[in-house]
Amino acid sequence: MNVGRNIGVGRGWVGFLFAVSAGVAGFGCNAILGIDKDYQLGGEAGSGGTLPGECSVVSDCESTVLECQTATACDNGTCVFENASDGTPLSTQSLGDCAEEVCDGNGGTRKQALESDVPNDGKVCTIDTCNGMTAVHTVQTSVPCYTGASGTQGVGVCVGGTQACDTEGNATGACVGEVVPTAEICASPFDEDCNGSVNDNCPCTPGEALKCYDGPPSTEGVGMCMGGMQFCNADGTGFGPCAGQVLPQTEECDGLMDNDCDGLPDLSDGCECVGAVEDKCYSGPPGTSMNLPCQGGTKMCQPNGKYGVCVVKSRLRRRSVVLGPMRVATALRAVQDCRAGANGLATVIRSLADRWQLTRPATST
Ligand SMILES: [Ca+2]
Ligand SMILES: [Ca+2]
Ligand SMILES: [Ca+2]
Ligand SMILES: [Ca+2]
Repeated sequence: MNVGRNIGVGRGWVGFLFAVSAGVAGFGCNAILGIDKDYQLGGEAGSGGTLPGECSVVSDCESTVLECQTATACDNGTCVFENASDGTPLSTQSLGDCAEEVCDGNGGTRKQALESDVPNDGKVCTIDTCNGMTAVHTVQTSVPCYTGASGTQGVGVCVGGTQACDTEGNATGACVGEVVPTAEICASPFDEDCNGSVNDNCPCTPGEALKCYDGPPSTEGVGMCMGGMQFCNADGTGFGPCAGQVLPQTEECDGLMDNDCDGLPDLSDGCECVGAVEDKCYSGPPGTSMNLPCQGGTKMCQPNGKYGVCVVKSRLRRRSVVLGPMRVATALRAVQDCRAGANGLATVIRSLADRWQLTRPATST
């Protein structure tokens, strides 16, 4: 800081100098001294205010540049100022002029070079610099370019390119060599949409194998049922059909498999019989099958797992010979319930024989 009496001007002095110079030079003393015209006199003439060249209190003193000069005292009617150090930056600056406005140490201001205060000419092909306090815009022959979405350059397959420049510093032509985001290709091991994830939102990786089974889960691995494999298709958009799986079928009385995969084998799952089996059969009341002419038969298992009709190997055919003209069918109708037994049958036959006037073979006496 330096303190001087010759830089700042008291309000009283302004009035005094104005009065002196007005009639001599023909222009205002403010112009001569470079003083703001906004100064207000300490008092009006004849109103008992401060006289020219005087200050009464320090508040009567006002500097030309408030930031660079501060009134510190009113010394015997003269303003005393303290000047800010040379190089003290002003609070308000012009941007992009390669310069900084600072106090000059004498209560005034000056400009000094500031390399960081680079002006921008708005052209992509120029490099903007400061040479001293002079702006320099150096034109390049080409510049980096990228037209993809912000944040995708350098991610995944996306890279920037190069664009040519004209002599005016403007970019011209296409951005050569750039790779911008495209739809993700599931069949590739790259991040085409450049979101940082490889094959995101892809159902599967081409060729990927997966166990599969389309039947009810509880039937897999039961009876004849088993799971298969499915493979991701070539473009990675999904899996193909489930190959090799065996699903539940209608139960077959085949004696081989639990076809419907419910865990129940044929004979426990609706099949009366399996294979070429034969069984005895008799549909009459219990206890009557051995009473002639009633008799049981046999039944054969059919391919559908049911027994066929009950087949009786008739023994009465031979007896019909013995009975002669009397038909066996008639006799059968007569003893439908077979409860008569062998003796009952003989009684019937005898009565029938009498009716038809048949006689027993003659016996020798
Ligand atoms: Ca991909
Ligand atoms: Ca991706
Ligand atoms: Ca079966
Ligand atoms: Ca079954």
